[in-house]
Amino acid sequence: MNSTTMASTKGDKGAGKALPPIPWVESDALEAHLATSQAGFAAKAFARDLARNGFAILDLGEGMATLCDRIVAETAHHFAAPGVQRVHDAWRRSPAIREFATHPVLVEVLELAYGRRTFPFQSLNFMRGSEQSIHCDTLHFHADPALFMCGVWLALEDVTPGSGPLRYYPGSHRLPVLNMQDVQGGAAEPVTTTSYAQAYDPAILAQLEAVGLQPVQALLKKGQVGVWAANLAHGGSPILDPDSTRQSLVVHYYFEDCVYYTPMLSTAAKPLVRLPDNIATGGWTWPRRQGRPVPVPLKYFGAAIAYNLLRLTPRF
Ligand SMILES: O=C(O)CCC(=O)C(=O)O
Repeated sequence: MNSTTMASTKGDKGAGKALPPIPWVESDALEAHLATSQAGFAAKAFARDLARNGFAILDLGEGMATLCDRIVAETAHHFAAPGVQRVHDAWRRSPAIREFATHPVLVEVLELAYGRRTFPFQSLNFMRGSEQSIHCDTLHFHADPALFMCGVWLALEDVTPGSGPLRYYPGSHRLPVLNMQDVQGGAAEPVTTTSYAQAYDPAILAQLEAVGLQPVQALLKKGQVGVWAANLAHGGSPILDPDSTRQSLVVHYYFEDCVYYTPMLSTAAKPLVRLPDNIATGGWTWPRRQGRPVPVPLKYFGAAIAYNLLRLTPRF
């Protein structure tokens, strides 16, 4: 999609209009919603791609190559230490990441596709392919109402086939959401690194195999953006060229008036409610249910505030 072909979607949600209980892209009412929207053809095509495949590509137009170069320059120092492959929340010290994460066209198409106001809450920078095992974000960051979350992946350089491209399973976002209780045979223990690898990894691959879905690689060009739905199965391909880099940025988004939680560390009886950062404001977005604030346990409230105020950027 090209930013120049897009009409503004501002006002589509309308003050006082009821918020959709499920994201438009996850709902049978998407076409009816798009029919009432003044958004441009390209924005609507983006929403339809996201609904159909759980992944959609966005072209934010001129200026993206320069923005990518600025992001790379502002984050290069994080990768100077040996072995650092991934940096969390570099947005705290990178105006260029904040500029991307709040790009008005990106925000507008996400709000068209989901029907609620959105905010970016976390960033990850990669120097090389992540080789991350196949997973859905619904295990890591979910919301109530369900599926009001998405991931945004920006290619900071052209992705080459040997560099361990992002891979995903088109259509997998419609499969049932798997949580740790499902894959641990109903046991209510929170996850450990071992149980994740032994239980979740094979369970999700079995789920995909059972319905015959096949992965595709996202060979994006520098400046192109891929958006995935919360329950899309995705991960990193193996790195075939050991000398390659695959500089990329992931930004995760939530939507307004939801309860935000971490399913992997939750049990059905005890959800781990999050207080997510809001990259747009530099503060937090309080979890809400139908407009009413929901309590955040004191220890997570304290941890979220300390993490934000210390402007931490953990590196692995
Ligand atoms: O960029 C990648 O290789 C994978 C990123 C990913 O899976 C994630 O951020 O959830």
